[in-house]
Amino acid sequence: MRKISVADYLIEFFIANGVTDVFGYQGGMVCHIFDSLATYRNAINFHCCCNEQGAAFAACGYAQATGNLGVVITTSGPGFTNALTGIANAWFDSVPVMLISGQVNTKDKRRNYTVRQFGFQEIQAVQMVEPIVKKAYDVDLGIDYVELLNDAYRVAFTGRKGPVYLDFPINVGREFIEVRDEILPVELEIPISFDASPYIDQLMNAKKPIIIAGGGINQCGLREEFRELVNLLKVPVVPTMSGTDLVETCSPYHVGFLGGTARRESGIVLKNTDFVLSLGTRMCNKAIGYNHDDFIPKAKKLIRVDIDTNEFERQLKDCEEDVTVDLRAFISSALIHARKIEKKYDHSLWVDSVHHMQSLMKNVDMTFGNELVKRFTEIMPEEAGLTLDVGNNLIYGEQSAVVKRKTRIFASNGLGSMGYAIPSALGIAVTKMPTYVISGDGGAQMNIQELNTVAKLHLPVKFLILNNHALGHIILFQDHYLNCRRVATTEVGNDYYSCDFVAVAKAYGIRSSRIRNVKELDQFIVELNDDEPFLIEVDFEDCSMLPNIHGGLDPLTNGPELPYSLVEKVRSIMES
Ligand SMILES: Cc1ncc(C[n+]2csc(CCOP(=O)(O)OP(=O)(O)O)c2C)c(N)n1
Ligand SMILES: [Mg+2]
Repeated sequence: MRKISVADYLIEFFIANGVTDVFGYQGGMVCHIFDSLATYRNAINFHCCCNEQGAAFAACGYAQATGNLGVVITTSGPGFTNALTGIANAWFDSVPVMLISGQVNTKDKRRNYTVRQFGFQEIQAVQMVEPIVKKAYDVDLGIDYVELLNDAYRVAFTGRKGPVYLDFPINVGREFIEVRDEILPVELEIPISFDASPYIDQLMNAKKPIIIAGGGINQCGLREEFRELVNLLKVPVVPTMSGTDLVETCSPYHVGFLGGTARRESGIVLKNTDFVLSLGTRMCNKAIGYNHDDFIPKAKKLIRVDIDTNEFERQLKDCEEDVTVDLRAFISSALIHARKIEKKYDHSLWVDSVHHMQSLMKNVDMTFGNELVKRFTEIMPEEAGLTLDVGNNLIYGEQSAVVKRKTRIFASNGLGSMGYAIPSALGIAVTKMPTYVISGDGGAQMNIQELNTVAKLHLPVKFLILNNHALGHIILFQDHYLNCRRVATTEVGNDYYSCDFVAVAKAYGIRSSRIRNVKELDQFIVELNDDEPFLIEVDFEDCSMLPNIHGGLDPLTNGPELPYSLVEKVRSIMES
């Protein structure tokens, strides 16, 4: 045994649990923790972002890319409040992140008094964060700090993953405690085994089965296993937005993501399937539509598999059967069974119909944004992380990004927060994964300061900023509901301001160029693959997001009108 400070123990705890990088911002209330980070800098990297929101998103990106714990360290008061958006993002997208924010000395804490503040920069952090974390810890003096951290780690990773919060008074970090010579990693429970075979048999006995694949598969690190399962079952996969990278674009079972912002192909498949197995998705109304009668209208059965039983409070269909189980147990059992029954079923007619339909639809609804994303992602290497922001740029990305074998796509799916793409990329890039960013001009400006962090760390992140000089996605709402009146969305009324991203990048020391058409991307194949950061600003007239059909509506008869012959042909293929 030996005696070390709690601040030192905290860092040794991270190292023991495989955390290689932490993110944060200095402050009086956390300077002891930063001092400890410096002590251990040979074993763990720390990255000082330019704003705590950026640090929290970076921790999300790091945790999403590695499966490790994402760590954010901020000071009390404003440091804590700045980080909240990133924590909300981790909550909705089930990302294991630990936020540690400093707090005033335990003897200066407000505790049960009703005054606004006792100490300077004191804030009621625990109460504020509680609804968006799995557990918030009001850390006090004299407690068992080893058990505290072990418990926080277990909570972040057990069941449906998510963020935890530690309110960490300055004097706690200075406490000395006795710890083992070697800090052991936290042991996590192995899921109890489960028999998935009855569910797989039901799926395979259907004529037109599909799998709806959600982000849970990514969060459980089951990408490879899931692909193997799909290749054995040989049925089409319709992912949610959080699962768009699960199946390669070239796979015979690939169908684009579902929802109100999706392309039509997934909607056509949903209208015709007779059996759905959904894995690790909450299937929000944005994805499946607000009138659930319109969702999978011909399905005789919907099996929903989720670890979070609370999700089933929201019943979607009369034909639904809910299965509360850890996806790791479900998929490993499903794989064993699928290997046994591989030759027993044949859905090739159904798979061929989906293919035929996709080939007929492939050039429909392609905008400039779609073409641009397609080419950009073709240029990306086989293994790469792509972060998307929010707005039309997200939709072009989700609809048209080419998914290669090792492409990962990250977005702020549940929270939908602009400003996610740049800082989360920073958290991914520190893991050495080649990292690419697609953002709109509005979202890029929300955390533009993190370009500075990327430049200072020499991270080879490649940025594609879609500058339509507008909050393009909100224009769609104005067109639909507000008689096309532009308020605070375009530069014309002088109440929204884009900027010169090429100049901003240069100011931070990042190489940059401006292009105006898709072909020009090809001039930068070298810069898009080398080991320095690079930013491309695409200056273009705002273009639409197509087909923009509300979830659940018939994709063949809504949205921009399709040629009659095409509609008839697709119908006859899919209904046969
Ligand atoms: C933090 C935050 N503020 C506001 C919004 C609402 N919102 C959603 S999309 C959007 C416009 C995004 O504009 P831009 O980043 O330029 O992307 P574009 O739609 O033009 O591609 C806005 C304001 C949001 N999602 N997040
Ligand atoms: Mg824009």
